[in-house]
Amino acid sequence: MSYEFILVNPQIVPFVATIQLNRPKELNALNLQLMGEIRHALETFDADDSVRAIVIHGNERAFAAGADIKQMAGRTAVDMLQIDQFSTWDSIRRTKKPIIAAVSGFALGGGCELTMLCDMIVASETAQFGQPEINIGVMPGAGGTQRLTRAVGKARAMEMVLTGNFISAQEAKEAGLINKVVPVELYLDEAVKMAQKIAEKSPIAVQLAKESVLKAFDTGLQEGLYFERKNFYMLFATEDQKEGMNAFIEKRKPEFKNR
Ligand code: DAK
Repeated sequence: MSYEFILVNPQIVPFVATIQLNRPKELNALNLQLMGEIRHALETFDADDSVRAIVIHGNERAFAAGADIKQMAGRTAVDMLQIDQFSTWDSIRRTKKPIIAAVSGFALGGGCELTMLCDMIVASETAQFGQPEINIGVMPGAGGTQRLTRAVGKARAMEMVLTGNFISAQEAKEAGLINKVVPVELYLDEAVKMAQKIAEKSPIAVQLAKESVLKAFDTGLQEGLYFERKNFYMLFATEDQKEGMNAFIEKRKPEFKNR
């Protein structure tokens, strides 16, 4: 399938795919088609054995400045309900393979929410994160009030959501929202390097580990611990577990097969 608003590279390095948001004039504002294209690309990569980790990025000026306000402005509540954008966002959230957001410039509103749907965030020093929906008479609608609050705590989340203030990459790092801040010329390389490191592991172990960490957001501690335990036991049914442990004992590099 060819895309209009994203550029995909199924193999920027072995086992790592990239998706670039590509509406630069509109600061990568997330219209419905663009979101649908991200969903399609992620579903394709999720089903492709030659991809083990995915990096989503924009350009130096913007990761994404939010949902497309021009597309949303005239919509009614009933329109919003019937369009059901959540099926797309939920599908992105269900991606089994790890996703790293490489962020430079603006990550605002839905753009910030999209980074939080990813599993890790690498940012350039110029990145700014914000939930400025309050400035246009609405509020975050794709998880911003929940995921941001869990990541940065109530005080900072309230400030960002109620005042619309942005935070810098450095502040986001200190608050625990993102993993790394690097000079602008390195943000994509650094995210790809992180993806490459994950891609060297057993894909099946990565999948179950990701699923288990995400479970911590959806459930209480005890239920989460049982879930983790089940996935942990399950990995002992894989060839990759035998290979990983035997390789350690035999002092060689493991060759994982996703089996
Ligand atoms: N939508 C549409 N166009 C946008 C845009 C956006 N979010 N952000 C920027 N643009 C466009 C501008 O209109 C301008 O277009 P032209 O005028 O040149 O045609 C171009 O990008 C460059 O922007 P500026 O001229 O404004 O550039 P500046 O450097 O002066 O300012 C800025 C950059 C990022 C501070 C500013 O553009 C800005 O404040 N943008 C809006 C940020 C914002 O409010 N974002 C939140 C949008 S609401 C949902 C899922 C998600 C959402 C809702 C529901 N469901 C699943 C149901 C999310 C909602 C949102 O994100």
